[in-house]
Amino acid sequence: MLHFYIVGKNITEKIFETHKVYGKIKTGTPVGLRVDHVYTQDATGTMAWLQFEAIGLDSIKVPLAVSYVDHNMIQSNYMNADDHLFLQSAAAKFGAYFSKPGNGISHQIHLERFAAPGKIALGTDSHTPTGGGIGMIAIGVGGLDAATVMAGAPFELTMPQIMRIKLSGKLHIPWVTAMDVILKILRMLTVRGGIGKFLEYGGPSVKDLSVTERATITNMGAELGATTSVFPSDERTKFFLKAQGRESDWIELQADEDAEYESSIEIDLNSIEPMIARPHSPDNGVPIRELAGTKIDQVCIGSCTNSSYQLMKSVASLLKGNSIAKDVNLLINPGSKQVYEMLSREGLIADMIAAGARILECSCGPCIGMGGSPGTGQVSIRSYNRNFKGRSGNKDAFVYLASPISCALFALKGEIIDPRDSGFSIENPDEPSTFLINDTILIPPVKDTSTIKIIKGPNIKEVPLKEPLPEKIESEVLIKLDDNITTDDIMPAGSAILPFRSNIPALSEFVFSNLDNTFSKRAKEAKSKGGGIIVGGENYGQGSSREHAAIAPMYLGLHAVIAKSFARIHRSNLINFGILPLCFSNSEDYNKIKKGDRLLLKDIEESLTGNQTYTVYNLTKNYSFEVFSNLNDREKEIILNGGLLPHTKKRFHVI
Ligand code: MIC
Ligand code: SF4
Repeated sequence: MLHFYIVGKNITEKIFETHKVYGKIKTGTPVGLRVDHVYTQDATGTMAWLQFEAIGLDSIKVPLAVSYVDHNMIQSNYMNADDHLFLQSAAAKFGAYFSKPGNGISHQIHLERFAAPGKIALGTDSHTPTGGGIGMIAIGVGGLDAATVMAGAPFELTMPQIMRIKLSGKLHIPWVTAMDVILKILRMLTVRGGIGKFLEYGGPSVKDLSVTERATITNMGAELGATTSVFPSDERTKFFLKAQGRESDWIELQADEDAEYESSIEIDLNSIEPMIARPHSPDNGVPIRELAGTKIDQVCIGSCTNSSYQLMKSVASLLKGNSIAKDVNLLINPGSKQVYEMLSREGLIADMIAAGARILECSCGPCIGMGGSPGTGQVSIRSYNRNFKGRSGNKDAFVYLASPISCALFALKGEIIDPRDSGFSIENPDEPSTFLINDTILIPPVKDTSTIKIIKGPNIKEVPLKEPLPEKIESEVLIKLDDNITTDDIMPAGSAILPFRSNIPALSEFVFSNLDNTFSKRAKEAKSKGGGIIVGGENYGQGSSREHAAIAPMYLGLHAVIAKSFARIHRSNLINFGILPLCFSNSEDYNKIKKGDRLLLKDIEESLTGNQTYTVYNLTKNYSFEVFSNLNDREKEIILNGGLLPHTKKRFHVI
């Protein structure tokens, strides 16, 4: 007799089943998915929309696209303003919503106004998984991936492993928050712990977390290297959506009792203390008590990680009637206009100002060095998600990460203190049953787009393309790097560099400028002599989704990166721009290579279409070693076509 076992499904499998276009929902194999939402932000969006334009279609082919402006907000000359106008005109032309500057940070607004359980969203920003807090599969991608999906292509993903994170026990509120939970998970799993994984949260304590608390956790899942993180959709989700006037977007979504996972861990919330991540990595966390007494110079509260109305209200209640310490600067950037307007109408911004806070507009701000950079040697504590060296705009500063509540207490005391010993009282507000909905600067798409012209200022340059893959690469090792190199290291941001995001020739001058300011000059010299190769360690390209970290090196003549391993989004971006991501077959070979060595790779196409192993000859040291690529069929085609843009144009017959 035959027995049929029907295995229960996890949340990811349930969502993927309703979105699958091709492939199998099987770990390690490619699966093509239909996408419901695509969103862009300005710093990555200009490239994404230029690329969409280059594909040559009249309008987007996804149900919803939104173009947000939140990063490049300081308008110290014409460049950022011109970019905003380009984005607004492109959104109007191609049928996307446009969220004007001042409306807030993409992830926070998307959660408030669009995100819905059971949907799939892509965003051109690594913190897109914020939407996982509402039960949506939300994934960060490069601009060109977003453009091709907006053009109607399915999104292809190598099916990740699913890891369950069971939450049990009770948080010690008010001093321990969702930020402390994710800082603790980061300390346990490290910045590589989520690589190749979806993290699915579950367990009895999920119901104790609001949607925005869940979103803090899924937001920082990006720092674990996870492809995304997702929570179930339950009564708390329904409550949030109803309060946002969107109850009809709610569906219940839970993993089945007998769902299967590749791995699982349990976090006892009861055991979590107030946490702080030390410089220069989000996984460098310790309980705050271990650093008590450390003097501080700057505190920043807000960002897409920790900007909810409830958190900001708690911060205001701490600041009310008190003054910040005389040697501390406190900067607050609420995440969205909704939050900002609600706080203002209730007089809570006044409490913050009275205490001495500098209130910034609702945008990314200091998180990406767009203003608010700390001084030399200064200690800055931020309720943000990344503290990579130099990201604040000053590589000689020391940036720590902690919850908004801890941050507010540090600002009042002028030093790090364990919140439990602070003696302050704090309001722990209920989740609002109604949010203030005022979408005045969220511009919907229009029907008749025939008269709309796309407006491009002088700083907006065409997207450069790579020549097709050569048969042989004979190139110089331009730089040799350690493990966990971030895309902030490769392509720094900050207020001086970010305005060149739409101008690759100008931007390319800054590649690796915080690590080696001769890089760009040397790369250009090497370009005429066969181009360059980068050698990296583990997790090369972690962090931001900025495809500029691939396009600008490509523009400088880069052919390949040889590393011990790659971070997901950066690996895709390299492929999308025709750069070969190669891994050492034997990681010991990493130790033998030196900067300046000349390397030779022959018969590339044959290796690529064959078993994907390549012999590399070190011509300087006279030995050879083996590297491999692990491209799937689609990725091979992209590389052979010279990148995703020519590949997509072919697909849509628009060449
Ligand atoms: C970041 O937090 O690093 C950014 C800035 O939002 C980036 C996007 C970018 O570089 O424009 C990200 O997270 O992808
Ligand atoms: Fe903006 Fe910072 Fe969030 Fe990135 S992490 S989207 S820079 S607030």
